[in-house]
Amino acid sequence: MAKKTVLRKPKGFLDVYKHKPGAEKDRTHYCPGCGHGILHKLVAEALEDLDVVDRTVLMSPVGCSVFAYYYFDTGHFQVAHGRAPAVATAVSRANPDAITISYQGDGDLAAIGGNNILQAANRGENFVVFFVNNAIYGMTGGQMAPTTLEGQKTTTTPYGRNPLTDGYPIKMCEVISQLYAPVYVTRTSLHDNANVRKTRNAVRKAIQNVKEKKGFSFVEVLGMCPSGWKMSSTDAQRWIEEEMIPVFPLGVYKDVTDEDRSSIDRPTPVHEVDRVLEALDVTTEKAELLSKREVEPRYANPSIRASGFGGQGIMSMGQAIARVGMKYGYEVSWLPSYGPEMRGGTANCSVKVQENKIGACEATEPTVIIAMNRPSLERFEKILQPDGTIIYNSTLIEVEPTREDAEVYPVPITGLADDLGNTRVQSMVGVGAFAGVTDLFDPEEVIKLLPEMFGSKASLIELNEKAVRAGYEYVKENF
Ligand SMILES: Cc1ncc(C[n+]2csc(CCOP(=O)(O)OP(=O)(O)O)c2C)c(N)n1
Repeated sequence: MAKKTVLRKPKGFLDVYKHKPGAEKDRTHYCPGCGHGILHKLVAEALEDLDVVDRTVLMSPVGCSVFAYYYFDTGHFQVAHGRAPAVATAVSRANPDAITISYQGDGDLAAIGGNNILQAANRGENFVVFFVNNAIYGMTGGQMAPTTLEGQKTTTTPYGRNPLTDGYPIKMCEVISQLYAPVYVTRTSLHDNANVRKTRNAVRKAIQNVKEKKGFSFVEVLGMCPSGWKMSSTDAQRWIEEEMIPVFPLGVYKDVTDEDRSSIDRPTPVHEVDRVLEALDVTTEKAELLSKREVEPRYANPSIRASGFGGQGIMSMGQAIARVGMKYGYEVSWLPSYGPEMRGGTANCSVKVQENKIGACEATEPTVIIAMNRPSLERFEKILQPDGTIIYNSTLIEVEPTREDAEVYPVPITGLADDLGNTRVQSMVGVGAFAGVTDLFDPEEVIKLLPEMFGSKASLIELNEKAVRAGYEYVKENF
């Protein structure tokens, strides 16, 4: 019987590419003939074949590959320009079994992120870098990159790159391979089928290295950019062969994957923290652990978004909830968001208090929102999970939440603080109200934390104590 060939997308890709809610596509945003699409496919195939799709975390950089997270069926971080190696370091250290991939363009990797990549390579972090060298900044319209060839015309070198004023093309494989730590450094190309096959092998080897925790692998791939180079696809392929390869020779620059480097086995982050504290002679008193309380399922493991205007103590409110959660032995996180604040706008923080390890600190779909002013309510009720909980400051918010599925607690938070003689304690009224609604912790435990949070000023502590109790009691008496 004739062998049946099934043509399908590799499992490393998502079935549909959801660029925006409602905008589902079956193709990428890349221009015809672009190298990124080919490399994406090679990576997606390798992830499937090496059976690591489910534990891969990919950094989408700033550049043409910014939307990689729409395509790969993996975990993702959208990182700041050039910072993929720093984020990849954190991911691979925090989760040593992750297959961590830093995917970067030449502007991203060799210009703004030049030092980031060198330091990560020099530390021998256990991740792979796929580095697409297309000799320009593609996404922003074709400016000169560190890898631009001598004499090459770009929008910022209209007369051609002049090494006397613009420097020479930086050859990253040559630079990285001089460092001791990297285990595998290679340069391949995508300009014809034979070289695509070689790239395929390099991609697999690099991912296999990460799987075996061998350390830092660096795969530079010369990729076509017909739009940026203002050429047809076939001319772009030819340009790589005739112009780029003589400057960026292909081949393996370093391969010490067979060397026994077990002596540089990386300690796990937990051990590192303990070692550092020991070296600094820091005594850490373990948090006093309280037995966890019976909590209604809807309030267990809350993901909270607290929000209001600057000055309402939103950050302290979130911190108090996280700190008290820690006393009960929960995993907790607190993530402030200092956006470009505007008068009357929102300042907010995300807090999670959970039984299990917390993967992402941002409460993108909170189960509880605490809204201290109207813009906060209007903004965050939109992202509240179905059947979530809204605690809102009815002193300042004269409208009602529009979410009909939510459980709603209007609490005159600012008013209760004013009754105590100081509007500024409204944040602790909010904490008390949260404790009253969820019963996640005893409000008296927050009160014990106040000296730690506000220093030893007795009058301030006393006022905040009253505030916590006022919020708590209001909820217990009225709902
Ligand atoms: C901090 C910062 N600086 C500059 C930019 C503008 N910017 C976006 S993409 C890009 C260049 C990307 O080029 P490259 O890394 O070569 O990737 P390509 O688009 O060619 O794949 C620049 C400078 C930005 N987004 N952020």
